[in-house]
Amino acid sequence: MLTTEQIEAFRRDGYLVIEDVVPSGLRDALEQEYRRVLAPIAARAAISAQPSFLETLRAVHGAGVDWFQALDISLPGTQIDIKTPFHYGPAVHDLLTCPQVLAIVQSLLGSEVTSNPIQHIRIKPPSRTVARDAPVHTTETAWHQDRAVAHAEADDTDMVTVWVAMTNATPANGCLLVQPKEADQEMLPHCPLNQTAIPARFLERSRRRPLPVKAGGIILLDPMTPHAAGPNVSDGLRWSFDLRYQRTGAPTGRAQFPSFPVLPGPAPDWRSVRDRWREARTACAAAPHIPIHRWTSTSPQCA
Ligand SMILES: O=C(O)CCC(=O)C(=O)O
Ligand SMILES: [Fe+2]
Repeated sequence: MLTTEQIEAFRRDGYLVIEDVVPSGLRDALEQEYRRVLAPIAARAAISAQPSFLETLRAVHGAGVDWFQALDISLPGTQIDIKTPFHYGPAVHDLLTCPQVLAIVQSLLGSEVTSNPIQHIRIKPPSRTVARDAPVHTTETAWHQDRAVAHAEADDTDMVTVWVAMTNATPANGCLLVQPKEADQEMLPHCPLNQTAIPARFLERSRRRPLPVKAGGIILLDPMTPHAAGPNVSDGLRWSFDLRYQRTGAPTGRAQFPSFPVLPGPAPDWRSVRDRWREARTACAAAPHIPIHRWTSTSPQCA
């Protein structure tokens, strides 16, 4: 549950930082689950398991192995084939349906809430070790509004982003940066370069602020709030998830991917959600590629 003051601050500024939301037991379960997902990837590269998931991942990353898509919840925005990996397991499902998260989401969206399929794991190794063409969820994040990375059919969908810190997020390791939402905040132009980015001239640099948060804390974002994440100039890996929730029944903005109701409960079993991601993969692999957003690099605003 959010307090009236928190709801007012979120409606005004378009973001809210809340510490201590995701219980440590659930974070431990996620770490164990991702250890299991990473184990065969490490084994194929002849890398032995390290004491923790992130240490093993550091070794896998250091060996130049491709690791991101096999860990992500969602299928990618690029061409999908029948073998494109993704990860949907019981701990991920428990995060998506975490009662502490859903109580907060309910304060903003009401009692009929759906898990939106635009949801990712993000793990950012130190930026100096990440190739320029690495998956975008492993690098610094360009300025954007989340509304802009869904299809226009969802422009009126009441939606909220829940960004979950799995490690402490700090200015040094690339915590989120926001430009607080304005009362009449409009959709800003986005240009698809290697990321979908708002050109700098449409942003107000002096208004931006970093949002550090400790592991287990969350950040709520309104879909119109411009935000980004800086490079990871620390020596550690920055780990987060970004989840999205919306009112049930409205377009998700990624109709090709599965959504499912989380409130009122009970949510479906995790296996049925995983199976729906598998079915979506089969369908996407057989069909022409569906772009994940509406922007073109040839628009005059991108010049
Ligand atoms: O964590 C990041 O780098 C960016 C996250 C983001 O854009 C989001 O949660 O919507
Ligand atoms: Fe975002």
